[in-house]
Amino acid sequence: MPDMTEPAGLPRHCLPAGVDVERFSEAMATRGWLVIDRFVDEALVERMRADLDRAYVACRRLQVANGIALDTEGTLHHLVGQGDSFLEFIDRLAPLVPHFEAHFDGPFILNSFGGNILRASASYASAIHRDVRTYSRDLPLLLNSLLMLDDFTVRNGATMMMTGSHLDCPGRPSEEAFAARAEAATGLAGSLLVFDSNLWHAAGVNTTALPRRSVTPMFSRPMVKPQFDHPRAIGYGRMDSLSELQRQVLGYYSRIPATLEEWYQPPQRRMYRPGQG
Ligand SMILES: O=C(O)CCC(=O)C(=O)O
Repeated sequence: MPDMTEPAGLPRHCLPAGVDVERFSEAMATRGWLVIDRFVDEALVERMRADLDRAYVACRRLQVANGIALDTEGTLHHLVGQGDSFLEFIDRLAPLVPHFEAHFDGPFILNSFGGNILRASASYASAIHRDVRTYSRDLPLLLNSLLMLDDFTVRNGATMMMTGSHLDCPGRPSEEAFAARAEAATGLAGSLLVFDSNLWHAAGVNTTALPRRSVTPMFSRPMVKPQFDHPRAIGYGRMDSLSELQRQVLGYYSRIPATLEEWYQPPQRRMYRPGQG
């Protein structure tokens, strides 16, 4: 497996003190979530906000045209390819690669990259839900993250997390059970919420007049089918222009061959490379 911790040509970004692999793994094993304070700098957050607003126009047009406008207001999907800042965010994950690899016990890929512009009206993200359909307590299949593009406060609808529910709540909890254990994941813009996908959560209620924006990349083991074919969407031809980390995370090393020519290749040119699990 190539070293993915320092992609060539990129500044090295650091994690806040104390967010080491051990602490991360402990948080996942107990509470099921943690917030990494100011993971991304203000300059990138600013560009992501602008890209998010542009991408929403494209997503919303299709939601409305295809008859799924109800419940999807404010939501965005598959942002990689809809703005350079989203691709840049993949490279910013470098300091977290050891943490995520420890979680999955091996390499990982992007499963989906959505977003949410939360206003007073609610979307499906405001319902109590979790993002993995198959409860898999002891075999981590998916890992959620949420990058705060605005400060997340109780007043503007910070995500509500049912702490520990990834361990003892295989079925949907009642509203009361959820409320009894739900904690607001607050943080400053640029902070990254990471949580076990088996954990029940919901967007909070935004009682302010301003939008509360986020992007929500999810990760999985490479053997789990992603929700979007990122290499095909970006183009196989662009692989050489991507960093090592982007190739790995976008799934260029875990593609599905569609021809015998693609299948019969030496290990380092295979669509699904050795070591991907
Ligand atoms: O926007 C939020 O606070 C929640 C997002 C969410 O539910 C998700 O990423 O699954």
